[in-house]
Amino acid sequence: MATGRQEVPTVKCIIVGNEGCGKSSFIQRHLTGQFMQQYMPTFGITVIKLIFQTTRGPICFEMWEGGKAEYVRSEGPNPFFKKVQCAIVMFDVSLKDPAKNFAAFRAMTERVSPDVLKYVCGNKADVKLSKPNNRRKKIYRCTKMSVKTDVNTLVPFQHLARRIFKDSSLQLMSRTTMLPAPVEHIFEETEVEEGEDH
Ligand SMILES: Nc1nc2c(ncn2[C@@H]2O[C@H](COP(=O)(O)OP(=O)(O)OP(=O)(O)O)[C@@H](O)[C@H]2O)c(=O)[nH]1
Ligand SMILES: [Mg+2]
Repeated sequence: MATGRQEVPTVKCIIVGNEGCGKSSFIQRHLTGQFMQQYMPTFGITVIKLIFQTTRGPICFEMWEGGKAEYVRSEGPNPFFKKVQCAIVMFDVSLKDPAKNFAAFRAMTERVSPDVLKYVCGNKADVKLSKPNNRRKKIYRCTKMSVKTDVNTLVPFQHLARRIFKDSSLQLMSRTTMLPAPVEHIFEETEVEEGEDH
């Protein structure tokens, strides 16, 4: 008997990128609105469903994140890469050595069919780089985003949804209210002279 309840279309989306580039923070930002300041590396596989309201109804992105060991291991079938519909490849634009970003990308392209939709984004665009580096500029010709300051964080999902549902006018609404990242207090050590009033 039909219940009348419509199933939310669900898309399996893997997210890959160098360790610490911000994959979990990105997912959590969309899930809770908060920015995870503390680094807690991911081990094993985590699957989190993100449901977005869109101009064509709700869409669910089932986000698969794996620790590095998940996509470098080659023996046996790997559930991480099974029935992947799209992939978000995240680079860390604040890395001193931009080449480090490519190991995860390479591992993924070896296992995922070239037909699978991919979206490359460069996270941590809020980080001020000490000196300009032309090589870096060349490598990072991709959407710059900041999970921390919530810049362009919806762009990968909107782009993928438009391609998957073949609807170039599809608009996505943020799932949650994005809260400001906690302010970092940097206390410089100052020498206090004896006898000074406080
Ligand atoms: N400045 C800045 N830091 C960020 C940003 N996104 C994430 N981070 C920080 O980067 C660190 C690592 O973030 P995670 O989200 O754990 O990185 P990950 O890619 O999931 O790491 P693994 O699970 O080890 O592969 C954390 O301390 C985050 O606070 C950003 O946009 N800007
Ligand atoms: Mg992680």
